[in-house]
Amino acid sequence: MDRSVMKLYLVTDSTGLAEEDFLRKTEEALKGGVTLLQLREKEKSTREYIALAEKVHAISKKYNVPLLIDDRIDVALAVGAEGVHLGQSDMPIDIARKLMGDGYIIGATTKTVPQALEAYENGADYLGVGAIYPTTTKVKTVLTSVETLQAICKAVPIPVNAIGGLNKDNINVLKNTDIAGICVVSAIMKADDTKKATEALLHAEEEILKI
Ligand code: TZP
Ligand code: MG
Repeated sequence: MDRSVMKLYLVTDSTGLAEEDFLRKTEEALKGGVTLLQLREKEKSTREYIALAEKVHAISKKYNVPLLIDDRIDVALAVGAEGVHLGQSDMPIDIARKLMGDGYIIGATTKTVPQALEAYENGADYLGVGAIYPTTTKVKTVLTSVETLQAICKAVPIPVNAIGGLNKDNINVLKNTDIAGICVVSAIMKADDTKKATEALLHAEEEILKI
């Protein structure tokens, strides 16, 4: 897949937000320059997940930004989203690829070189690697070193994004790595001015990471 799509990857978190505010925030982030969007919902019923995904997809399409659904191939297929993101406990990548075909983006969370090689060999289009820093977002994760992140970048030919506790003031640690971009939740979702925060992140990436 095109590496430039990975530049600024927003994973949403609707916790504590009214739907209207969540959708507005998501659109502000798209206006600010997010290049890839993942809808991540952990508490919703399937029906609620589909209903929200349809609304988010209607917005993301306006900005030509691919929408991926966290964990749920059925939801992605149901709403015609551009793909899914799968963790180590979710559906195996090769099975997801068989079910979805080649026309969808499939991303995988990996924390080690062997996991990264396995995901790549099984058909993943990109990898998310982290957490680089401790995160305040509700997620079961452990820290991944920048050294491991770079070893993963070297081990696979597909784009690799860093994730976990990243913000415009701490991404300098990623400077000499071969990542295609960063993936954030809080740095955008918890910002008061969503669009400005997104623009600032993009600017920091261009300055510090030269991507
Ligand atoms: N996977 C590893 S860390 C993380 C996920 C989904 C959450 C990242 O959120 P934040 O708020 O950018 O630290
Ligand atoms: Mg998952």
